[in-house]
Amino acid sequence: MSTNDARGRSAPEGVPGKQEQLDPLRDRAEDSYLTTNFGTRVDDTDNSLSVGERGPTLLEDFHFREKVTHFDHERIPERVVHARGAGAYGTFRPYASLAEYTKADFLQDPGRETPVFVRFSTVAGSRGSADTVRDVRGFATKFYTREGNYDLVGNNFPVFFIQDAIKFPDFVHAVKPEPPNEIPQAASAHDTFWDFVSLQPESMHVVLWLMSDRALPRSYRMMQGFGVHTFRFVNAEGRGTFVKFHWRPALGTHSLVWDEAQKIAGKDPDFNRRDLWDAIERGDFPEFELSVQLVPEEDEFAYDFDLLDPTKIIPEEVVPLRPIGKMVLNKNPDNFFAETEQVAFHTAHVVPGIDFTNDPLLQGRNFSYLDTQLIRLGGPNFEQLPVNRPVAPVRNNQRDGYGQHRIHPGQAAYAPNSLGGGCPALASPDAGAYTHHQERVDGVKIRKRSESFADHYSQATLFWNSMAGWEKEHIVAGYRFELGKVLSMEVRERTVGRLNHIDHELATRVAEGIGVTPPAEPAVANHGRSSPALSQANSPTDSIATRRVALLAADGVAESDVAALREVLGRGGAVVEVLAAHDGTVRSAEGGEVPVDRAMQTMSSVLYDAVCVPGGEKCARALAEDGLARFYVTEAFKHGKAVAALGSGVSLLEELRLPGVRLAGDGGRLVDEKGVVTATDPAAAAEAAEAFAVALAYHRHWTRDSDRVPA
Ligand code: HDD
Repeated sequence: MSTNDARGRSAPEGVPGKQEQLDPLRDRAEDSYLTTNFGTRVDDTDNSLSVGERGPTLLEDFHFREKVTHFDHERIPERVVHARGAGAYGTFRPYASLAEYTKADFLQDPGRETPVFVRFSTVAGSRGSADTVRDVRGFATKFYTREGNYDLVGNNFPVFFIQDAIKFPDFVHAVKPEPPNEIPQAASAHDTFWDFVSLQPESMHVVLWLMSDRALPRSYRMMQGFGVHTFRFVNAEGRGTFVKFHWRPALGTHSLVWDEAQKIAGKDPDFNRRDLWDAIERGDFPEFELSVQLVPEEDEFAYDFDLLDPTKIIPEEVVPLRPIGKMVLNKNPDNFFAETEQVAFHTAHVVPGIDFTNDPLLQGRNFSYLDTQLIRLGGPNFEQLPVNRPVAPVRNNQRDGYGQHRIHPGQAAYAPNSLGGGCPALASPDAGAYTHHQERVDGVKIRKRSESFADHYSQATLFWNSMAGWEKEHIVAGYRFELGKVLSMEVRERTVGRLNHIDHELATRVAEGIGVTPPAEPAVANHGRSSPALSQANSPTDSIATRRVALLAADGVAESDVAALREVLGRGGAVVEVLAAHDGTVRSAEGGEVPVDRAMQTMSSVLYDAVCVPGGEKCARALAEDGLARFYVTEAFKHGKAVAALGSGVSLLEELRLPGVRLAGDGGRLVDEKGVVTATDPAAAAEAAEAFAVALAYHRHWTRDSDRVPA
């Protein structure tokens, strides 16, 4: 069934929502018998058919053979990059019509919701690697539009490592584990990576991002996403506009610290995956705003960088972001393999109104993604897999191949044909056909990078200049850690030489940490420009929604404090968990019972955003005797997290001698310093809980003297 829409295009009527399309394909086992794959019921799946009870297994045991054969073939190749990921379904809705710039159907009407599937990922690690490694994160979105699938296959960094796709295999070989021993897993801290990037100055900008906190997102729900390339919008009149895509999370952009990230990799390798899953299960649906930077075609050469160069941003202060819509992720997949593993993104999945530019990285990607799915998903019919299927109708003369699920009746599988009534028919642009944007291109065949791609350092300097003091500290520490793992002194020295083109202070501080002689003077003068939007210090810090708070408890805990903390933090949407030495309950000072959510030893302070200690004398004494409880507090302090203690709980903090912070004295109402909130007066509990919530919303407190804390 189809009708003509206002522009006369044939728009499918009653295009199913993605979930409605998937529903009949969900295979539930309720009220069913165990069968073979050909539907025969099975009476025993534990014992193979044999000659006598102790005799050999018979070849005729078709159930055994089928079961084991299927198992033998369960694995498919993992993605060559971005192997580790987590996905979710959701919806996208534009704020207003963007018809002025693009005819893309899903960007025309604020009343129209488009289903999406998003897969977040790390890049370098294998499928089973840890989530919190230092790495770029993938942020790939499949919009199931009425005009076909549109894939925005981006990252959480706005720039890339190389300018031309032909270098991609080299880059990936360099960052992946080294060939002789497949070490290290999911880490760029090794010789081949630094050898490559130090010989490849175009990577200097993105490597600065990689050494920054951006490479350690607190959550997939708290990181930005970027389309990276300059794409092109095309409107109904055929006018093109350059466009860069930005996703911004409603919860702000927040990161872990490196020590914490490394520990989480052991305590909970699924940290980011679990966080996404749990948030959706709780109904805390992650939200991202989509913004664009629009550049008229006549301004193509208006900047001191090339719009086609994927190692460059357009600073937000130069072209402001224009918010165009919101995405909400509201459904977890039912089956990881079927959906998250088999989802196939492709930069060339575009819809009318969205087109490419001549960015050589994008052009190469448009080849690679289809190619990789053919090997990964075993043939040309991967678009028929449920998660990949468009909601728009699919009709063409492509036939057969492994895993063909469609039954194509009729004689004619070619065009032109008369025997099939000329169908499927070709569409005109007015009927919704994709037409490539017309652009005049002249040139000689040549293997040469454009001179306009040659400046590899100015924007790296821009990024460095834009960082807050603590962000610079973290970057220097990142370089020192990574280069400190590099065995080749020559590679270390060469990298410092490159850094000296970005900023002399950066090069000097890194050199001092890795046994390299600091450069005597800057290679170039720092241009002094900055872009405040690049700093995470400027990310919103006004929400505690979905932040995880550990509330330490033991017998004798002040129930009134637990209630005050729960009330205030819960009101702000935080997730509060009571942790004790054991599961079950603890007795409160008031004589009641407080349920324990988690035993302390099964968790860790690195899995929470804040730690608090309620009052109760007996409770405080017990916690002070418990090394694990003490470690929860000191480690949270070291990682810059909000810490609070109420009533007798303050004595625990006193004993821990957290450096450089004042605590509330006897009867003191409230002291709130560097994110450490204490109040000994029971009447101040609610007020202290409020102050703790503010400290938590602030995310991290960097003015602390945490270097002296041994955790
Ligand atoms: Fe890529 C996967 C993002 C450059 C080749 N890439 C992949 C994924 C993301 C990106 C998010 C995972 C998709 C998923 O979740 O299934 N890639 C990027 C970005 C790039 C980029 C933002 C630069 C702007 N990629 C890039 C180049 C090439 C590839 C230059 C090849 C020439 N990428 C691939 C691939 C992958 C892939 C080999 C592996 C698995 C897949 O495609 O489906 O084709």
